[in-house]
Amino acid sequence: MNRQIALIGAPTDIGAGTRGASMGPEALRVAGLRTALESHGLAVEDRGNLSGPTNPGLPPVYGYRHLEEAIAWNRAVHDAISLALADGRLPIMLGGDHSLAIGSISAVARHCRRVGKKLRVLWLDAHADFNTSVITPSGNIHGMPVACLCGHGPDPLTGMSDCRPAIDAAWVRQIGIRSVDQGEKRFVHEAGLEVFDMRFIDENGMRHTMEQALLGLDPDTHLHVSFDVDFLDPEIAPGVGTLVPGGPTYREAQLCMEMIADTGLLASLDVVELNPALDVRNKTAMLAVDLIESLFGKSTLMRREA
Ligand SMILES: [Mn+2]
Repeated sequence: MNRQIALIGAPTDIGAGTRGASMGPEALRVAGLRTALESHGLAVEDRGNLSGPTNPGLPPVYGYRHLEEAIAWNRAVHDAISLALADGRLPIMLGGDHSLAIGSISAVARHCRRVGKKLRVLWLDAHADFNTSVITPSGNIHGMPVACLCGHGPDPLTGMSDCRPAIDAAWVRQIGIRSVDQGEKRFVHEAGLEVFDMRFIDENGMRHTMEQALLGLDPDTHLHVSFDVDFLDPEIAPGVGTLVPGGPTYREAQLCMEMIADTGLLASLDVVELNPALDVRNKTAMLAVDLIESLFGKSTLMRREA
């Protein structure tokens, strides 16, 4: 695994319905993200925060809230992630709301095409984020990034990388899903997204779930993790804007992260939707840092080489 990290903050909540995710990057820094990564021998360069338009707080227009602002922020994220990858670094995008994954994963997909790698996207989330302007109940673009990446959305978002669609739905594995809107349900089904919802995890356990989600990886795979903090059960992670009960427990989340780390293929990461305005003494940020450490190889014991 690439041990040269670039932290890129994207402090905005233009894609969300609830305000506050714009404070996510700073909360993760305050929770000690950099030091935690460095303690595992990683070289961390904090590239600071990107800037972009403020949140105008307007209602949806033709099914999108804040489309112009979302385009501006995603362009900034796309360019910063592209630059970090070109510099040979493993980028960690600190959101910000989940709409920013359009920019980050578009950049990752472009990078993979350039260097001839396969891409696998692990989408850890309570939500499928597969809405379009027609089926969305809210117009919030943070409910649309997977659809946009798969080519369903407004041209400036679907064509952010050099290729439209940016990714194939077959490259995505969604884990922890437990809230899908009515029209979105049908669309997820039609697109053939591979979704490991909470029922699947309940019935099969996290170990089997992750074995399935990680099936078919090889040394030529670039593994991208898009970690929406609302993936976690609200009991342990209250600091998010869209709480959905019944998510993975602390141990299940740790196992998920550790099994990803074991592949040695993690090559880029989004950490999104952390909302410090709703958190309790920054505990969700500290939990996120703890889980990110596991994603980068923290384990209780020395592991035998496989
Ligand atoms: Mn999400």
